[in-house]
Amino acid sequence: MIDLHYWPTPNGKKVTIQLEEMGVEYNLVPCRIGQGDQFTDEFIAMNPNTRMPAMIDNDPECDGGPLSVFESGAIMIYLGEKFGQFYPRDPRSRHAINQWIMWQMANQGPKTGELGHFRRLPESEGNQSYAIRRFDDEVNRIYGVLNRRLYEAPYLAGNEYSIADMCCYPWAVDPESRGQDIGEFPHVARWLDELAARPAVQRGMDAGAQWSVGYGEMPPEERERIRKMLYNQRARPVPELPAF
Ligand SMILES: N[C@@H](CCC(=O)N[C@@H](CS)C(=O)NCC(=O)O)C(=O)O
Repeated sequence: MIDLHYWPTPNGKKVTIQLEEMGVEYNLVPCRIGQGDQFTDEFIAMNPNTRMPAMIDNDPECDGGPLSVFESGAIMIYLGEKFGQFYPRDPRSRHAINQWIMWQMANQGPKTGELGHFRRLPESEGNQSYAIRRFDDEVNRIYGVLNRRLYEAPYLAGNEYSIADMCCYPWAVDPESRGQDIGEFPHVARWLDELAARPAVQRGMDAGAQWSVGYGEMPPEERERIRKMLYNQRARPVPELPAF
């Protein structure tokens, strides 16, 4: 069984979409990032980067007991290799997929995340206009990269729907909420509509919806508590004794 330590955000939903598409049984373990579950010793043992998702495969195809993987892109590649779906073996397809996964992890996810971060900051944090403009430009550029690719080919890695599409989709949905006009990106619009109609994508996007509370619906004290815990994180000390 696959245990997925998860909270319903775009980085988690990439993996639930993939698991739903593959029809693999999995167990969702809530990682309540607003409560700090990602900072517990048990979680850090799986992911020293203190971010969800993290995955444990309790039945890996190698010796050594349960196998854990962190970073959503690495998890997707692991699952694609293990279950042999949406991740073809031929080198041309596989490297086309890998490059879009790397692109997502290094560009679309972080830049879009930072845009959201700066747009959500309260006025008391000072004027954010440069940061907002910088990341708004980057996010616009990134939608342009997707649009160009989806003009050339039906899917990101070419003619076949793959884990590359699943990886990019949750960060591309709802462009308006990211300050982008979908009219500028008709090829992205076509791809978004097609993926949105897939039942497995719908199930993956809905996974854990029962747990989430919209940031805007939280009382101001709760928002402030979460902000204090999540923003401005710095290095965490290691225990005194060496582990090896
Ligand atoms: N590159 C990582 C990013 C994961 C990430 O940023 N996760 C966020 C939620 S989307 C998180 O766990 N945040 C908790 C925190 O900031 O402390 C991945 O794709 O797995």
